[in-house]
Amino acid sequence: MALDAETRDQLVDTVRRFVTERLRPLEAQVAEANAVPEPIIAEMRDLGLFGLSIPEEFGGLDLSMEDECLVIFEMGRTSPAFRSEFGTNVGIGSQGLVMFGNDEQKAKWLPGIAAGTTVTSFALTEPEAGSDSAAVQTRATLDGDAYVLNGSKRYITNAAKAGLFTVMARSNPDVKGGGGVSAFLVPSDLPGITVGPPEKKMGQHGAQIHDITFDNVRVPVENRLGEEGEGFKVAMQVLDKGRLHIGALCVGVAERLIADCVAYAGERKQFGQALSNFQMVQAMIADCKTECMAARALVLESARKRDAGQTIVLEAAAAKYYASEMVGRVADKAVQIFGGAGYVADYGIERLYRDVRIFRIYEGTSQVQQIVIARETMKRGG
Ligand code: COS
Repeated sequence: MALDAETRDQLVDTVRRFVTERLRPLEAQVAEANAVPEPIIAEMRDLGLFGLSIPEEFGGLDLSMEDECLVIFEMGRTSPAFRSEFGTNVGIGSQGLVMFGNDEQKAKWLPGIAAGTTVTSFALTEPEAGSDSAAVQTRATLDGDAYVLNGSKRYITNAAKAGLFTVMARSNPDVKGGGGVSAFLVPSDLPGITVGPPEKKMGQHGAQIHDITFDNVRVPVENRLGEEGEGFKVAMQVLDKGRLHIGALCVGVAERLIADCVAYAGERKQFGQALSNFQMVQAMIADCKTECMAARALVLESARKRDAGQTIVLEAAAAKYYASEMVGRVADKAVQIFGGAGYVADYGIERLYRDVRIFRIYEGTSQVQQIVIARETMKRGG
């Protein structure tokens, strides 16, 4: 549901202030400790950030996609690890349930997800199923009133904090590809589930990813999400929305980097004058700004189409592809404008440079987005 303009602006303002006053001062500390402090997570719960996309009847804010993007633009103006705390609840961890859950499933889980007392994770990727996500090998074997899950999932965000996983598993081994896959709501405390240690990553320190193994985990039949064999399509539709969200995040980080570049170029003097007087520096700022504006417009236009009920498979892929590549270029130019100061840790630019690298990989690599864009364009005849 779209908020009225005044309420929406108030929400965006509140998030902007929260980012500026509470989160930005903690960026280096969070990266160093590799964790977001619990009092900050409590403030995120109080602000309703865990429930941005959850229907109001379950305690969420039920934002339209456009409004969600406006909030995420603001969240992008700090370390992306902060957004990751609630990002799975807003996006890939909850949306299968929001879109395909039945009344009982929603009533059981969504209030906790909206409040942030239940963290969710999206468990699709496996050691042998990355970009080829239809190739999942985790098995779900029907046995009486339960499916028995066996297999493992890889690089799952927030797995150690999660109370609920949405797991894609192969319920029909005779059907290769996506048609043999079903989706399941799996409480993380079921016997037979093991969450591995956090991976050591290039960036986004403070956000954690883990492997999960399922060893004869009995998941009640009523926890299946949608029909048997629908799991791959559930995952793809969840990812369509997720890709818009990540596109918005990329725009936010790019806006932050551009503001940092403008401030630094105004202060830093070389050859007797501010860097901002040099046209070669101005050219870099101009390119960053133009591309960032284009990405912002593409993300918002695509979000509005989703809100209007249109299919956004192509648009979500294009928004994520363009915005994630764009922020990579912006981060690279930011290091260049800061020079040596961009390469050392004190200014935070090298940290953001590392942080944004994953945007071109997770929720579908740039190459997967190109495949989707090309297929959809050809389907539409241009
Ligand atoms: N919405 C609804 N249905 C979709 C869909 C979407 N966005 N995308 C695909 N489908 C359907 C197709 O219509 C097709 O249905 P039918 O079998 O009824 O015709 C079925 O799903 C299979 O689709 P497709 O043939 O396109 O599957 P592919 O195996 O070729 O895979 C890609 C397509 C590569 C695009 C997909 O596997 C993908 O997105 N991979 C990346 C996964 C990813 O983002 N991982 C990140 C993990 S989460 S951080």
